[in-house]
Parts: sequence; C-alpha cells; structure tokens
Amino acid sequence: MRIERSPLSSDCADSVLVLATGEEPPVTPAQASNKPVISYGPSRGRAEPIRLILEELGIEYRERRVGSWQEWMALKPQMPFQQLPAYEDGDLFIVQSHAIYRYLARTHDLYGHTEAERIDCDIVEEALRDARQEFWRFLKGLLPEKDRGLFAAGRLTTTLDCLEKYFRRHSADTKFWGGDALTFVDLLAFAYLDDVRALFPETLPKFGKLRDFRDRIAARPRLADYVSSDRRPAAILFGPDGQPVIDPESRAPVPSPWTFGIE
Ligand SMILES: N[C@@H](CCC(=O)N[C@@H](CS)C(=O)NCC(=O)O)C(=O)O
Repeated sequence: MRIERSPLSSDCADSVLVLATGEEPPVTPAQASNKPVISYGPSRGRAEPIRLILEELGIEYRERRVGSWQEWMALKPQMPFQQLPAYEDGDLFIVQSHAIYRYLARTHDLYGHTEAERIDCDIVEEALRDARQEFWRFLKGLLPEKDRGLFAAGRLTTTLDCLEKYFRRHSADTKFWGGDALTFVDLLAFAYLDDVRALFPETLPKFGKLRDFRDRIAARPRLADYVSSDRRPAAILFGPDGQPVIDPESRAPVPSPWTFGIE
C-alpha cells in the first residue's frame, strides 16, 4: 500500500484529459464530491473486484476509464509501476490490484474473523489470481491451446474442478469461500466465475456448486442492481486484436477497440 499525495487528483489528471481530447473535460457533480476514484481502462479486468466490493458495500465511487492510447501514454509514466488499476480516496493512493482489494477488505470487515479464515482468504485469493490470469491469457491468445473447445475441456475444466473441490472441502453446504460470512474473496470468485459464465455458458453448469455460488452472489440486492446496470463495463477485456471481448448479457455500451490490457 502506498500512501502519498495522489497524482490523479492533482491538475495532472485534467491535463492528461486535455491532451487526449483536446478540450477541457466537464466537471461532473461526482468529480466535485468526495468519492473514491478507480482508474482503469474501459473493461472489467483487474478493476472489477474493486467495483464489486464498493457496490456490495453501497459506497459511491467514480471512475476514470482511460479510453484511448494517447490518454494512456500520458498517464502511464505517472503510475509507480506504469500500470493500472489505481485507487484513490482523499490523500490515499494505492496501486496493485490485490493491494487495493485487501485494503478495502481490511477496512470494511471483509477479511474473515479468525486467523484460520484469513489464511483461507489468502489461499483462495492466490488460487483465483492464477485462475483469472489463465483465463485472460487464453482470451489474449497467449496459451498453446488457442481452440475454445480444447481450453474448455482442458485447463478450464481442471481449474474449475480444483476450485469446486476446495470450495466444498469442509461441507457440501458451504456458502462462502473464507468462513461463514462474505469476504472479499467471494467477490473475487464472483468476478472470475461470472466471466466464465459469460464466455463458456456450457461449462460453468458442470460445476454445480460454483454455478450456485455465482448465482447466489449475483442475487445479492446491491450486486443484482450493479450487474444489470450499464455501470458495469460490457467488456471483460480487450483481445489480441484490440477488440473488446464482450459479455453477451451486458446492457452497457460496447467500448471502442484499443490495445490496453492484460499481458
Ligand atoms: N500486478 C499489477 C498488474 C497490472 C496490469 O498488468 N495492468 C494492466 C491492465 S490489466 C496495464 O496497466 N496494462 C497496460 C500497460 O502495461 O501499458 C496489478 O495487479 O495491478
């Protein structure tokens, strides 16, 4: 976690936008207020669990969705690791997606109540980091098995099988991944499983406990509202050709193609 003066809330942010668009961006009521800001591209990607945590908590936020190469090239050198997402709230400025998730979890009672639950959260967080990375690498065409069917029957099935066995290791009636109550890893798991639902709708139902978990989280009132709203990006990420990979059930506008994304 880094705590320092935020580069995004300074005048730099406006100058970046001016550079990208050639005109002064309008100051919206949200920008004038004191809400946390998520900076990322116009896709779900690594920012989605941040959105899901804030939505579940009912915390209003605003987003800076970097939507062009020029805008990103202007912002990139200002980022400590030249990457996004970034999260800022007042004087707090955090980069590295998992540092952001854990910060929000620690400060909003979403990190388990016992050491055993926190260890479980950490294990599941790492397993989901691997699962999401593998999924993104397939979508980017970076895995040897570029064929959809091969991926679904191979790595995806193995990963979902491991996750399901881990999920139900204590009891077939498990409701959450990190104890008896919601934690941030449930929202991380939802982000992953919902992407699987969107792009491999025939595969997720083969893992009934995971499918039921996804459906239960999607039905939580605040998340149900978010998932069906146009606040949620339609694009899961941007493919190797720069085209957005779209959730067919999304109601949000489809972003323009460009190459910002996950390696
Ligand atoms: N470890 C970092 C990885 C961040 C990362 O790879 N960000 C990508 C988008 S998902 C990015 O900024 N790509 C654009 C670039 O590297 O120019 C995290 O978890 O935040």
